[in-house]
Amino acid sequence: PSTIYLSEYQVPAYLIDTTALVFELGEESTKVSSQLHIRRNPASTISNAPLALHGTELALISLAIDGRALDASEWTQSGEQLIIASVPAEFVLSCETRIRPQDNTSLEGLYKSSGMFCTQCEAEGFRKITYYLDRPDVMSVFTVEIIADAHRYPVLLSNGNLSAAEVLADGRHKTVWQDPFPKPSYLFALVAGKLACVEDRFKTMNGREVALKIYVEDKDADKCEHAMVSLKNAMRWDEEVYGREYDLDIFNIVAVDDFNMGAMENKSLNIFNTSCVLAKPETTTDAGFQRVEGVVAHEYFHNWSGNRVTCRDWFQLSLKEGFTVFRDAEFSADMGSPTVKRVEDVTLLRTAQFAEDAGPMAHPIRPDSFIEISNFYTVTVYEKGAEVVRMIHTLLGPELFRKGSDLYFDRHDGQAVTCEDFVLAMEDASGVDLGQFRNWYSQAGTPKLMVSAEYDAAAQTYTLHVQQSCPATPGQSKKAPFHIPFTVALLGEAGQLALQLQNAALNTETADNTEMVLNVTKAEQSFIFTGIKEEPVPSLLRGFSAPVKLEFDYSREQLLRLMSSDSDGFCRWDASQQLGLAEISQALADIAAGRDVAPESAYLDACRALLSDETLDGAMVAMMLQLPSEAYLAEIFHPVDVLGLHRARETLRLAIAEALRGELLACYSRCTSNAVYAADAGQIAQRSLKNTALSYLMLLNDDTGRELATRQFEHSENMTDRLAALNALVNSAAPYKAEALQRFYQNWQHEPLVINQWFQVQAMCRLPGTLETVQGLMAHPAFDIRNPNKVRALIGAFCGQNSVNFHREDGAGYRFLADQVIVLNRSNPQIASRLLVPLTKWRKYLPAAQQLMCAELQRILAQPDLSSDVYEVVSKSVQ
Ligand code: DPP
Ligand code: ZN
Repeated sequence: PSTIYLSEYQVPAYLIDTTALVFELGEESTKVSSQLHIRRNPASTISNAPLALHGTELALISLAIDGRALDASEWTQSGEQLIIASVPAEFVLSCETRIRPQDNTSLEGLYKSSGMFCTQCEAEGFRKITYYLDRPDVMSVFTVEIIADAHRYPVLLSNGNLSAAEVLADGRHKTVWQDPFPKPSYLFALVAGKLACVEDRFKTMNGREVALKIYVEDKDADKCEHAMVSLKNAMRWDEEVYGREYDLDIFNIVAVDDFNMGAMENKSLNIFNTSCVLAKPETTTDAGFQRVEGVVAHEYFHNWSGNRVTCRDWFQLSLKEGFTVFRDAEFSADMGSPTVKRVEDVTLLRTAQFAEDAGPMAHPIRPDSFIEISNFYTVTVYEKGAEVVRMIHTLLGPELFRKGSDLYFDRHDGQAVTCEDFVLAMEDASGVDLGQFRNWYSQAGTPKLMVSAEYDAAAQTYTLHVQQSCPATPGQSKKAPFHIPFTVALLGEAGQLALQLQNAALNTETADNTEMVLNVTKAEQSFIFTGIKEEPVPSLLRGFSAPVKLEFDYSREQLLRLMSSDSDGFCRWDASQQLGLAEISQALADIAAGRDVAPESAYLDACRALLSDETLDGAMVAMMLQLPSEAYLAEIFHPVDVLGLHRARETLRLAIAEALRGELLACYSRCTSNAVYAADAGQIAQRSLKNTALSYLMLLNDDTGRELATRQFEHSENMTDRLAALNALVNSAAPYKAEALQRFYQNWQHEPLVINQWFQVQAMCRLPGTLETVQGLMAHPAFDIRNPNKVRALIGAFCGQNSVNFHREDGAGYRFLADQVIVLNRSNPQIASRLLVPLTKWRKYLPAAQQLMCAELQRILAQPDLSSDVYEVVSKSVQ
């Protein structure tokens, strides 16, 4: 497999003005006929370039230029390309190919899922459908004719508007779709199947009536309401916050069971993984409801940030993904609890993204090179990309940011552009210099901020000394300093102090002048605040204002103060995590020295206060009561002693449960309610606190906890509570757990998404023997290795979220993962390469684990016929 470089980008030699496709869908094979209006690109400097079309796994039937059939000597095939040596300056290319969607297990291109035809073309799946210039900077107006058996496939959909429908004499029928907006091939979509349709309407800000349709299997028609409400909320929000209106009369969403990603933003025909659209209280957890809301909004927002303005090439992926994730995060914050949303996003960033940034696949949000683009749909491109857009928002402020986004959409509507175009629009609209800020696009790695403070009582000054650095990453040994927006406040006895900098030109201020965004731009910098009459507690990196690792030597008293009274929710939570971290370090030392683990009384008092204060937001309390996750600990302690950390954390959790038993019980009963389920912030908070209390109580291994869990499992009417109870039981020694698992399966065996949760709970069980359970479940009739959701629920959850079992000392967990990767490499390379990520982190672990992990990577690398997806990840990991 070869490497593709951003620096070698060239404009396309040819453009395709219009694309007419005819699909004859069949059980044996599918015929695809195309008519492409092609002309030489005036912007290309290469004259008389051959026409090189992308195409993989296609059977070519015929090829003609302006109606004249080409003879075999006029074209050649090499690798993924069909090359026609000599073509006119402007012509119509007609092409017929035959494909076999029913055998397509990669779920890329045209394939079948539960008897229906559907497509996934991003990034490079269209070339599995027909020969084409399959690159995002070739935008074309599409007309699509679909012909299929009327009985099996009553619903036939593609992008844009329906322009004709006809019943054919042979039992087939046909529809014709026209999309007026030029689009790249990755946004093409087709669906054919037997589907129920849930309908609603939306009136846009300028009075356009839009028909909203969600297509699902019959049995799922009662699970679409939440997605529909979310869609309408997203449409309204994008009008209000970004001034963006929907641009067609129809917006379709189709749910499919077999899908590699969460969902796909094809123009006016979004295709969704069922897990990201279906929701009902009885079958879906609170997290599931939130995911549906977030993903529906994300794909809808792409209509502007992605479709109307798209990417020039795949190196620019973060242009649409980072921006759209930022947009959907702000939307979710507005719909629910902003602090909770922020803490969840920061948690993902500080575990998965920081790990990626420190590993062998580290890349900037705009990568310089790749072998397989599918490998770059990463937390870095998405979530760190969103943080970079958030930093621009912070540096410009909301009004100038909106001016910038208006200019960006205005200037580039209908174009395929670059990250640079986005930054330029932001600069031009605001006058803010983002020169140095661009390093965030080109440099990988997580910057570290080392901060120290000095108080001079006589001079009434408080100085923050800030040092930034960034570790080397593959291919980048030296880093230039980043422009880091560093949001701070100083807490005095009676609240936040007014901030005045000695050299005010260095910073931007926010409205109330007690919070300030410091522009950290140099390797070392000092910020001197004047008029400070008492020694304050600094509140740093407020709202997590930049994706960096912060080091400040806080005392326990300062952290307790931040935890109880900082006005910034993120900083309060983060203080709780730092206190938890200190407790874990202490527990590690205690265990090593053979001492009993006993949490500090001040820490317990703080937890007690959280549990007892009914005025606090329950979701915040739940998050603050949870010790830092094992995934986060793996980012802090090096080398990672998985078993040692797990033991220390669990021992500490037990000690907390013992000390706070009464408060936990009171909290549990206080949060138990009979209200009718709603996925709103208030109820979600309450459930999350209740279930956090339950998980602590279960550690006590006594009848009280078991009875609570059993009762909750048997009587709750929503999946959040039922699954939390099942999870508590599965991780305990309660004799009832086998029966609970069996009953759960029996009740829900007809609901694949619920059965996925059943797989996942078992795969994530912390107790010994879980690998054997998972291996047994692979043979369960409900498991199917062809279905990505099931693979993620069972294999993905075990290898990615069950450290203590995956890192078994005998290496059986590693061997198991490698075996699965080798199998999936053949059927679904995208899923295979995603699954193998936990092995790529081998350098972080103890020497014995390193050896075992590396051996499995080598075993994968030695396989014949490695896909480019798996090859890229494995070969870069062992280098
Ligand atoms: N469907 C994926 C997403 O929306 C890729 N575009 O992020
Ligand atoms: Zn996206």
